[in-house]
Amino acid sequence: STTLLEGCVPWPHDVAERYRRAGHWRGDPLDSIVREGARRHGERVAVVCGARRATYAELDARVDAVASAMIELGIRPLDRVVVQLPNVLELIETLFALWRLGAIPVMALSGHRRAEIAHFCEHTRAVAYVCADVVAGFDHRALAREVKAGTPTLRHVIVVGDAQELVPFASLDGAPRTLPAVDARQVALLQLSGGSTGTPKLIPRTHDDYLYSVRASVPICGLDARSVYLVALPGAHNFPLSSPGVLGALVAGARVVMSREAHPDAAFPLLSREGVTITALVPPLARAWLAAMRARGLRFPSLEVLQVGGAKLGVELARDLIEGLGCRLQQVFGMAEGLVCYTRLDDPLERVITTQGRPISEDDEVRIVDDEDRDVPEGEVGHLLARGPYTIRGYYRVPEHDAIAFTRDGFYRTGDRVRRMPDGSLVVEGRAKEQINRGGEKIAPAELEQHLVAHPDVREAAVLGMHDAIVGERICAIVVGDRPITRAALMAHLRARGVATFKLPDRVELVSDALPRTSVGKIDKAALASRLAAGGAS
Ligand code: J2J
Repeated sequence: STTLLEGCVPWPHDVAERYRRAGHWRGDPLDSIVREGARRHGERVAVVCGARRATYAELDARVDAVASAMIELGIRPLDRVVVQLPNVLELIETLFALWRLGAIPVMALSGHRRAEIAHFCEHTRAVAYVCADVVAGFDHRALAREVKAGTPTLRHVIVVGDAQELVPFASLDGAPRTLPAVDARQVALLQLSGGSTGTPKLIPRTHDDYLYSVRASVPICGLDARSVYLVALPGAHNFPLSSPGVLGALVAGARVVMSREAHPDAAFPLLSREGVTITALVPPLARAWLAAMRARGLRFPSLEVLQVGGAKLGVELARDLIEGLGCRLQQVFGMAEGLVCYTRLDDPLERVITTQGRPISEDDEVRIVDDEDRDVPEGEVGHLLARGPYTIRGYYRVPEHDAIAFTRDGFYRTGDRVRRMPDGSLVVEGRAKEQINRGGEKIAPAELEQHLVAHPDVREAAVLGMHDAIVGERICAIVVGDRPITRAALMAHLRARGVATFKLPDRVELVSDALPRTSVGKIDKAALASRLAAGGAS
């Protein structure tokens, strides 16, 4: 048997055996996707990135070359490597190269800044950081130098583009060498949790479990070798990577088209030029696409399926999308911890519009419970618990948090409040976890509050989500100062601390009175929320 990466919780032995016997876990490492693709249809185009086109055979050869060069650098099996790249071919090359040599990518997002990147590097004791030179005006090399200076384990910074004194990604062109055998039972990647606590949690996904979720998603999403999948959302995110995403498209022998931005101006030309058949969006982007299509009088006849997920899709918008896009809609309710639900392509229209779908697998176990973990009567709203062949049993290196986030018998507490329809479809009704979902981007209030109270003039701070018609929720910070303080100073403070761009508050309320407290002394966020809704915090 395999010893999992230190700090990761394995499935119980008998459960793992059951998943193997059922054929879910087949023992193939993730890089076999590209190896197989090259063997079966090497001359087909696998990835389109700007003017570049890589066939499956070319991609496979590049993955070998990059993996070999990484080994020459000293990157070893099970080493952690923080990867922060925009949607470019090099993202795909990097991930597959790391998988091929048995190393473990940590999936950072473009908006992450020093606070998060330093945390990922320290917490995982990463040996390398792979980034691009400058993205949206931000110089990742400067960030890399700072993080490297503070993280003794971090030996290599690999840069796509102008690397200055760092290692150019383009130089990773090693002579073929014998690669280590990779055990598919081992951890393959560390995904990010949306989080609800002070520090972001990392999610260990194994080759076996991740590949199962991808393979099983392919037919559910109608992918085949004719499909063209557009990556518009950030490609490292679990949804566009694995549901079925980039990996699913490559499993199907389809073509992956990378779009640097999800905005219509970047994505629309690719939709027509490449004949895109399927893509994935979050609800606010789907709304923006629909509006832009209408305004510009555009249609995309090649588009067959639009997947929408990451945050609740309203019934109105769902109807509008089906009508306006002229393609099928698929709702996707998933989480990087595992469980993914899809509406099926042949579901009745009403189900597609009003539900968030049902789980991928017949071996996904879903419970809907009350505050005491007792099953609620069928059809009623409760807390969603999930367990199954691709849902983790614990986060990476935080046993004290696992005790809260999982039941004793291994169900993951999703923090979502749902209801089950008679046909098994789930409807997301809300959430119990302390998290803001800003159009699919997840923000943990506690994390932002810690950054705010670190300012010497801040006495206390509360962060909450404010309802918003477009993005669902906006981030609002309510701050009590010890001395007069300005919004600009607070925003500058957050930037200076290196907080991710997508976590910066949309609104800052400065108040002079102490924040309301509950009877147990916690900040009363419900009271604050109603004050905000009534027009002000004080
Ligand atoms: C309501 N809430 C949703 C939906 C996610 C596929 C799709 C999405 C994610 C994802 C993913 C929702 N309606 N359709 O990983 O593989 C909220 C829930 C959930 C949390 C997970 C995938 N789809 N959510 O969004 O890890 O609250 O994964 O628990 O980023 O997003 O967030 P994340």
